[in-house]
Amino acid sequence: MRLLVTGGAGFIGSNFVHYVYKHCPDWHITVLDKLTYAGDEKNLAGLEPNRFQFIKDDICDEATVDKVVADCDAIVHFAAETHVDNSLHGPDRFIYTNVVGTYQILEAVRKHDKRLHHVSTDEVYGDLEPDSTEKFSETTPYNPSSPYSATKAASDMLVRAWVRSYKIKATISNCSNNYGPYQHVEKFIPRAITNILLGQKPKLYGKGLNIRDWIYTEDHSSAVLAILEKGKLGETYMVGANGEKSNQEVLEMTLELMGKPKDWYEFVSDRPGHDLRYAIDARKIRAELGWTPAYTDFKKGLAATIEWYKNNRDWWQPQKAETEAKYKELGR
Ligand code: NAD
Ligand code: TDX
Repeated sequence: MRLLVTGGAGFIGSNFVHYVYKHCPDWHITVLDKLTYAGDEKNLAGLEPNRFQFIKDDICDEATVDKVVADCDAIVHFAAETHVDNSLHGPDRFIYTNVVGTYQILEAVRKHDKRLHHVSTDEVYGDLEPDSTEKFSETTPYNPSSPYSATKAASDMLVRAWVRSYKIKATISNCSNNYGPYQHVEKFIPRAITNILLGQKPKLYGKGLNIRDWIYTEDHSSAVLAILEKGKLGETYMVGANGEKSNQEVLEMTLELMGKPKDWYEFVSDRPGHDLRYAIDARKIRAELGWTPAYTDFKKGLAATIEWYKNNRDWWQPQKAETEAKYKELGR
């Protein structure tokens, strides 16, 4: 198997590359990544050149995408602009990478008749009422709220149309919020951990009552590999690990694990259009593909994540000041 991974130098992509490298010893992996502010080649350290190749380029570049897709057997497409706050204050890059970039991948997949797995998010479904027991499933109607989720929804729609009209061999997964090592310090959990490590109070948007459904990123990797190997072509799979928590609960647990009083945080202004609650019904992937998450103890996963940020200051410190300067401008 010659596997192409787009966005493989980012948070989830690099975790996935290490997972496949370990679990599929006879596969060759090529990463195509533009190395935006969110990508770091260091995330892929330790991979032997006989089994791994890195190409720094843009998924919107038609000639590059055509060549790398022609040279592989299958593609897992992670590359995207991913931060909701960035999308609210500068949507153009999101349109370019998430929509046009996915279009270029689809056209190359169509031309060269390759297998594609498209990685998407639960945010395409909008949000749920905080006090309901309803969850997102594969049949929930799309209802995106932010420029980020609208562009991810657009990319999913393109994949569905290419499956229906051109019969490309593709699957889609819509996963909930990931956490774990190598996540950029702009995102909630790493931002809170690194603030605390630097002696600065972490920030809670609005009233802190918004709910996210957390999954340890290695469980996302095992789900994507299961879909790539056993998924039914043309199908969508929801991925989640029953990890619903309010932002306040997550922050209090982080503070407790790091030896701080549980109210040692600041409320800041809310994100415009802030989705209230996400929750995933993952019965289909569990029943049809036999996938189960391995990391179901959130507190344990959070403690491991805190340890990683404590031990890898060199990795996150260079990004921290610039990230916080951007937040300061937004008043968050
Ligand atoms: P990330 O922001 O950490 O990494 C994105 C990667 O894509 C970076 O390495 C970046 O350099 C690369 N990239 C961006 N634009 C590119 C372009 N034009 N050409 C080539 N490479 C480019 O993102 P992440 O959190 O790892 O998310 C990966 C995927 O998973 C995304 O598609 C995202 O929508 C999806 N997803 C993320 C989450 C989450 O909680 N983070 C949850 C569900 C789904
Ligand atoms: O400092 C903060 N304080 C805070 O309360 C930050 C950065 C965030 N928040 C809140 C906003 C959200 O309710 O925490 C929650 C999580 O925020 P993010 O980490 O920005 O994630 P979210 O907006 O939920 O989106 C994430 O999950 C789905 C990823 O960034 C997306 O790429 C993915 O598709």
